[in-house]
Amino acid sequence: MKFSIVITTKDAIFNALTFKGDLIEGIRIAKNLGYSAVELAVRDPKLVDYSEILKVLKEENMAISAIGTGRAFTEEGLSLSSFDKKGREEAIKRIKEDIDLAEKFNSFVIIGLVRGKPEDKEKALKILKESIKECGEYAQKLGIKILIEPINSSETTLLNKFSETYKFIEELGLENLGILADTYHINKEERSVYDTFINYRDKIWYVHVSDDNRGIPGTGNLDFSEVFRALKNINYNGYISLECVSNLSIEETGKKNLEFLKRFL
Ligand code: LER
Ligand code: MN
Repeated sequence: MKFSIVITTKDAIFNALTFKGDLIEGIRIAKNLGYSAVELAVRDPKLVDYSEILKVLKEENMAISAIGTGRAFTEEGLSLSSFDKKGREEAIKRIKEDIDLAEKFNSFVIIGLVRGKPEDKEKALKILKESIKECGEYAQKLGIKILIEPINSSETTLLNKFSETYKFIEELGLENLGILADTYHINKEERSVYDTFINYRDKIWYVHVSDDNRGIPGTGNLDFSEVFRALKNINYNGYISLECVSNLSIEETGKKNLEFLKRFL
């Protein structure tokens, strides 16, 4: 298992992005804390100076685990399930640009909140499927994998459960589509954290961690011994990326997380 931490720029609004500040500084801090990667939450990937980041990744022997895309929805309202054709095309274009950025870093691309939050769920799911098909095929040509994240029903109306998400991926039939398992959302939507990891093991390619209060693991009531019992059983060797709300500094937050999680290894 490899540890990662979500970082983004200062102007971001969504509050579960672990570190908001200078990206280069974020990479260096994460490295010093013992992480092997950072997950970049970007609004517009065209604004990211990837050559500077690539240089620092090499110097620090660090990786970009994934490109998070939710800010395009939370800050600009771009949605892959938009009923408005132009809006939907704009969202697809943005995700393709995220895929281009991911190619520079050889990282995953996450489809989380950018799926939108439409009321007409049935119609929206069909549109979403078409959008993800287009993005998935584009990514496949570049050798990039896309992660679809089941998100709890207070944040979105689409793909809340693992069963639904798994079926959605199967129907699309694209081999570069997998699942991002976020402990916070699993705790809200699924009966058993352990069974969720076991049942969907073949598609779980990435993990987000936070506690049931969305804080640092260990600050709430989520049973992380069950999470790690499952991860060990499925021989998970991917990233465990910290996506939490914290009032502490990134140094204290990142340190507390690793100290707590490493107890279960
Ligand atoms: C949203 O709650 C979340 O977990 C993010 O990873 C989605 O972009
Ligand atoms: Mn998440």
